[in-house]
Amino acid sequence: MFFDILTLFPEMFKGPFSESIIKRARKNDIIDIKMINIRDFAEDKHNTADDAPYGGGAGMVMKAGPIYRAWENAQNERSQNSKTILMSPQGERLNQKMVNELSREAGLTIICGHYEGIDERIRDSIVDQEISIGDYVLTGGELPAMILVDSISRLINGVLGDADSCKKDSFYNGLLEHPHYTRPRKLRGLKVPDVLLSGNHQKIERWRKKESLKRTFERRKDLLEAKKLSDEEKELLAEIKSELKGEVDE
Ligand code: 9D3
Repeated sequence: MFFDILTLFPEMFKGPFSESIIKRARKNDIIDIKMINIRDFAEDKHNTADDAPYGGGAGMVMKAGPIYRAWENAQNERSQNSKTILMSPQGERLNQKMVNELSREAGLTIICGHYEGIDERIRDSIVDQEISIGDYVLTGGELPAMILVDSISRLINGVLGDADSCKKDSFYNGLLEHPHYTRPRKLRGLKVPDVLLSGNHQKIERWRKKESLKRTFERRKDLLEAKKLSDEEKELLAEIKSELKGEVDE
């Protein structure tokens, strides 16, 4: 899969895209990420990419011309079509379902706004989808674009190593994760739950599923309500509820 990222600040992407899993996936040519500097497509001698808003007011607006030319150039350099995404506070809020759907595209062209906004005609002419990462105000679309690329990339075949790849289609899908422990067995008076050292894999699986359900029940009732529970899960949840009421003593 390829990602063409149109931005005024391509340097911002260097760190996150040059480490760990994304670094390896790029090196292995599983994903192809290109940062394109919108300023390179300005046409005046000062390489102006923004301007004051028509109608007046504070702040600057990103000019349509440089973005449009950068986009056209990016499209021409790829043999496959891509979907054009604008990172924007007014977009649809990103969630895992959108990430899953976008991971089936051949490529994405991602436009990052900075400053107050971009000339509306970019939306009208080339943007297919507008995405926000949540209801808080950032300084630009660059960090959201990194989050989008990261979340999609880990779903592409070959990006996660064998050890990580089971985390894609987790057994605990739709639930929060159970607690994890590693050595030592005792730390500052805190012990690892005995069941994890028992060697009884059936019991361990049941314990993990129960902890996963408990955590989701306590922290994210919304996730639990959205999930269709199996008979085993219903049984575990009933246990959890009665334990939390203090009706069962361990
Ligand atoms: C006062 C109006 N502001 C909208 C809330 C203007 C404005 C602020 C910050 C316009 C753009 C930005 C920069 N943010 C993004 O480009 C952005 C963003 C975000 O701020 N939060 C969550 N998701 C995203 S995606 C792009």
